[in-house]
Amino acid sequence: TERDPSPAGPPAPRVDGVRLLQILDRLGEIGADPGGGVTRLGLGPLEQQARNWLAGVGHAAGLVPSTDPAGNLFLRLPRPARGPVLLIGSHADTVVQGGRLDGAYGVVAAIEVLRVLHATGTRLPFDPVAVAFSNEEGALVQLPFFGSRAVCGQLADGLSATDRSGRGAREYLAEYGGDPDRLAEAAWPAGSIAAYLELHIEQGPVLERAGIPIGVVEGIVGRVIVDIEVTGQAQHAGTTPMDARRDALVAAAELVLGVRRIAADKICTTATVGFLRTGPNVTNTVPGTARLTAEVRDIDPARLAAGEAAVREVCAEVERRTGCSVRCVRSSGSAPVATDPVLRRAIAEAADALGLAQLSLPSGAGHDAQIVASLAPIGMIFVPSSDGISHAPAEDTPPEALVRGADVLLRTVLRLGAA
Ligand code: HGY
Ligand code: MN
Ligand code: MN
Ligand code: MN
Repeated sequence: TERDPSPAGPPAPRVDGVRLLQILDRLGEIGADPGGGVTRLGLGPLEQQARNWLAGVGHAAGLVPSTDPAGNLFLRLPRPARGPVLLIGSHADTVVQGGRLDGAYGVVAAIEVLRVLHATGTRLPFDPVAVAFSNEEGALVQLPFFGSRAVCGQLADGLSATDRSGRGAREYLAEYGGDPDRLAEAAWPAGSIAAYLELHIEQGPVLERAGIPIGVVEGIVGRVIVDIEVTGQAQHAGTTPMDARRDALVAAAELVLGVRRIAADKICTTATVGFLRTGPNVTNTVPGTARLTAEVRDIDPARLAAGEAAVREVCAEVERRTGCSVRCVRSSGSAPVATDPVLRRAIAEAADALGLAQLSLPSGAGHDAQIVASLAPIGMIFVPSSDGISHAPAEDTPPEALVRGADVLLRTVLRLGAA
């Protein structure tokens, strides 16, 4: 059923689906979590192991791997560059007990695209480069999009990022294959990237529900993460009267519900408390401290700002009402961005040429593409997520759907090259 732009010429190349799926499976073994899913945290030893393994896979296929001081991996064709770079990729890290596809799929597909371009000797007016960005999730060192920020020169404060125990990005980079003293050298100059393409699982239910194999991403939500610290008074659980308590966990519970209400009241699209830890966290002591995160997201910058302001209001209100101190500090923020219309059209035409229906949709998840947008036009392709689940061990996409997405990525690159 395939419609080819030049029916008389040789058929356009396709990805090797078996190879793609095999490499994805092998990569999923790095950081396979005994408790389920994959835990391969950014800037840690397992991300480094994945990076080294992917570099080896690329090298064995005749590609040229290199890494930068921020822990990003690049793979190039073994021939002199022609024109500016067409960057293609995603990230190699995961959340705690995440899936094996979030990020990994886009990286493995980008490498597969380069292998096909190499094997077929395809000449393009740009230099295709595959990338595995480091620490997109920020699950260990609390600065999401670490690698793509470094490439875009947005990492001036990068070394002040820490894990939850206070260990810094500097230590992690030094230990696991980066170079904290040369971090600034990871930045690419303006104009060096012609475009960035990222293939990713949707991580939500829209495509599967619609029965459509390919998503053309219209834009990516912005996100603000606020760290909240609640201080009450740790006290004896048996002797302290109920009206004489400053229970930090009770205050935190009110914060959780208050944050949820921000989205329920439609101030912004989503509002989530995903992290909560109490101290001393024992049965017979009234909790004295609680730490939690609130993250808000929206595709509209004004609504995103309103969501962040609402989090601060909830904190102030809970402080007044409970007598606990509630401190809130923005720990990271990223702006919403639109994808590039030319790239959107190229993706849609590539899907058409392969006989695949497509749907335009926004991304509720964050992606390195939204950071790279400060440096280059961006385009994103989605494939369906089974039951819409992601950031969980149950994350999945049927194999044939993964292969289709990679073929759309390859065909998009070829179309951009022919344009
Ligand atoms: O959390 C996110 O949106 C992304 O998966 N990092
Ligand atoms: Mn993710
Ligand atoms: Mn991702
Ligand atoms: Mn006692």
